[in-house]
Amino acid sequence: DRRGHRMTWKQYHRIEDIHGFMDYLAKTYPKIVSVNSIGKSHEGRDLKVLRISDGKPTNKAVFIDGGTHAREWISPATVTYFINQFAENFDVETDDIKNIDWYFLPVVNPDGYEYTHQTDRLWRKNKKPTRSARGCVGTDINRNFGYRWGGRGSSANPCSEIYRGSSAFSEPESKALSDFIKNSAANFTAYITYHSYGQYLLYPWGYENSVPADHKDLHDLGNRMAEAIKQTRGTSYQVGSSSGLLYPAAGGSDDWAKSQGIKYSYTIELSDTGRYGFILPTSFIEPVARESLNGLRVLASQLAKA
Ligand code: ING
Ligand code: ZN
Repeated sequence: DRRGHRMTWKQYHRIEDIHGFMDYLAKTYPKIVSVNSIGKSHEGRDLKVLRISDGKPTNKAVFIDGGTHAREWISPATVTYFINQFAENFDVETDDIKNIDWYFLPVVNPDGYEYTHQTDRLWRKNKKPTRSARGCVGTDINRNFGYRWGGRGSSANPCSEIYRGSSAFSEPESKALSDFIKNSAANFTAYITYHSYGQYLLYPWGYENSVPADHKDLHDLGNRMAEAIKQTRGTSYQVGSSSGLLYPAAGGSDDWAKSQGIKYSYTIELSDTGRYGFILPTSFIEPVARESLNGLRVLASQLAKA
């Protein structure tokens, strides 16, 4: 390709295109972009994190991931859209954006993601075999994180879609993500994990129907992000705690991030509200990503204040 990569936001892409795009940006913008593998999936695929930063020591840090659940294709598409916007336009970006060290992991679950392209479009979990006698495969990565692991809304049955795994961080993907955040020198102030679908801005706790002490801050910022999304083209998001608005679910990555002291921890359920669900047509990619970027800009402006 003349541009040096194959990514577009007119189609959903395979992991090879996503990784090729990330490597292209690191090569093209070495002063601000770097790519590192933080580990490997069960089947040996890289878990690639792209960092965008001008290196100012006063910067705060934000971690954004997508593709935890294999079938939620709009999520990696949206996260790569953010990467493209910030990397290609860094010099003309706002100070709010430039004063943050951005870390992006667009596909937390590359094995599952590839499986949804090749075999089963509605696969959710990772692809690591379990010790199930029935031969069931896969753990729900978003039930495998180690804060209040094993609680409500997760299953001990390996054949369940919400199987929590044999222990907290039993899965290479959740282990690598959490080790990276824990061991990083970066000052993470926000964590956002993109899922689909439903149009919700969710904050902890997921493990039970209670909220953190600073829930007003989380709710207020969530409302302002939702307002920015709505002003883009009218899309409505509901804001609330995941257990309160959806259902209790222990072992989620947002609960774990919050437990690590990352103040602004959100799960964002992208479009739509169920007409197409996980099988969102490609014509939605650009509008969904664009309005989501406007929501993210509100988060960046909040971090500039505090
Ligand atoms: N929804 C999330 C899930 O993992 C969720 C909802 C959010 C649960 C935050 C726990 C914590 O079930 C989807 N669509 O995956
Ligand atoms: Zn999900």
